[in-house]
Order: sequence, then structure tokens, then C-alpha cells
Amino acid sequence: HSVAILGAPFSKGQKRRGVEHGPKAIRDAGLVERLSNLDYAVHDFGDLTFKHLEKDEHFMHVPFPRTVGRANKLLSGAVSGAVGAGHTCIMLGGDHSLAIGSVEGHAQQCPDLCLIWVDAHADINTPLTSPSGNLHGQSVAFLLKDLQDKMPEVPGFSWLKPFLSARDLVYIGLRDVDPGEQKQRPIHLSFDIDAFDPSLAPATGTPVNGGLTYREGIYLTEEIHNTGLLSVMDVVEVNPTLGATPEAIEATTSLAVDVVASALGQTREGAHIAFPNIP
Ligand code: DIR
Ligand code: MN
Ligand code: MN
Ligand code: MN
Repeated sequence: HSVAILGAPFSKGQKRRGVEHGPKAIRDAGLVERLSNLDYAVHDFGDLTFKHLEKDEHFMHVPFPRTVGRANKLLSGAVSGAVGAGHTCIMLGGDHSLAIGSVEGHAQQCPDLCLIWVDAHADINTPLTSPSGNLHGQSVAFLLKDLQDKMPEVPGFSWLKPFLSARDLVYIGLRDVDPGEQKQRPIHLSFDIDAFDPSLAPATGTPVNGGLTYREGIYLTEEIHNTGLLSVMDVVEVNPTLGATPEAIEATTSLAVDVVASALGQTREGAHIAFPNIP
């Protein structure tokens, strides 16, 4: 098994600065070492470099449409390349607008993928419904064929054709699926750290009370690992500049490392051989 790590230090899908430091903060919390300890060959491809566009007028009340569109086009190519080379790909954001390019690049290699969106938010606004204008709250709307006639043409996104059906998407982990219902499809897990309760993940831009417990989040990623079908995972919205204390930042970044390690097979009980006495 080999894992590609792709950093995407990008924040223009929302208005709070600092989330572009997510990739460094998650690496500094020990991600590569943890995955190496799980016996993966870890290929860290470093961080993508995103161009600053001088002229990028609002589209309606949506800021930085061309900057976000271009960043996602670049990310799409990188994810497609990593998956095409046979890696399980971990994309470290950055804000959640990056899921547009991440899922699109994944779909270039795996057109039959399904998408699991773990988030406090649905991120399915269109520019017409969005209260904030922020593109990180609109990622899913760019991907869904079902919403095509509700989506205006946003500058910067002409390269993107919606490809996902609503039935290819779930918002939380599947818990009870009969064997005959199961489909062997590559999984794209898009994990917004704000899905967790703010007591666990305080360093994020839009915390909402009443989130996942540690046990719930890790259960979810353990079950996703057990499917054997995880192909690409996004970890987004870790903003190390928004922790009130060093402890709050550390709690958030080490939680991000835990969910990646768990999605890649780290078990809470540790590695052990079942029934070691039976040959
Ligand atoms: C809100 C917040 N629904 C919006 N979305 C966030 O701006 O569209 N997504 N924070 O993660
Ligand atoms: Mn989100
Ligand atoms: Mn969210
Ligand atoms: Mn495994």
C-alpha cells in the first residue's frame, strides 16, 4: 500500500485567513510518521503553489471565483496523477472549496466513485442560495449533475462539468447495509474537521456546537477503512491561527492526524493477531 500526501495551502473559499497553514500544522503534528508506522510507503508530494490573481472581481456576492476555480483545476490534476500512480491520496487543506478539484481529479481515474461528506455543513449552496457567498459552502453544488439547472456559470469554473449524481453522495457514514446492497465503489471521503464538536476541534473557521464525539468520528473512519475501498480523503478547515491556546491548536491538529491514521487502518486497540495459538 502506498499513500500520497498532497498539501493544498488555500483559503480563498472562505473569509478567515489562516486555514492555508493547515497542511503544515497537520504535518507538524506527525502525520507522515504515523502513517509510516502503519507500514505504508508514504510519498509526501509537498504543497501545491497557488497563483494570486490580481484581478478577480466578485461574481454576484461570491468572492475570488477565478482564484478558487484555478486552484481547484490545479488540485484536480494533482489528485488525478496521484490516484493514477496507484496511491491512496490524502489531501490536506486548506478550505473545503478544495473538494471540488479533489473529487473531480479522483473521478477522472475512478468515474464510479461515491462521496462521503463528513461535515457540520452540507456545502450544497449555490451562488443564489448562499447566505455568505463563500465557495467552501458550495462545493457539492458544483459536483452534482442534479443541480446543473440551478447553477449559474461561475467564472473560473468553465473547466468543470458536474459528474456526480445525488445518489452517489452520503453525508455521514453508512451503518447498516445488507450484503446485496453493497457496491464495490472507490470511496472519496471529504472530512471537514468542523464535523467534530468544537471542544475537540476548536481551531477551525466555522465551529458549530453539538458535533461528533471523538468516538463517533473515529468509528466512522474505522468503518470506512474496513470497507477496503478508501481511495481519496480530504482533511479540510484546520485553521491553526484560530486556536485560543497552543493546547487548542494541538488538539485540533492531532485530531486531524488521528482521523487520517484511523481511515488508513490504525486501530484503537492496537495491532494484534486474532487467535495467535491457532495455526
Ligand atoms: C455556510 C457555512 N453554510 C455557508 N458553510 C461551511 O457559508 O454556506 N462549511 N462553513 O463547512
Ligand atoms: Mn465543509
Ligand atoms: Mn463545515
Ligand atoms: Mn488495510
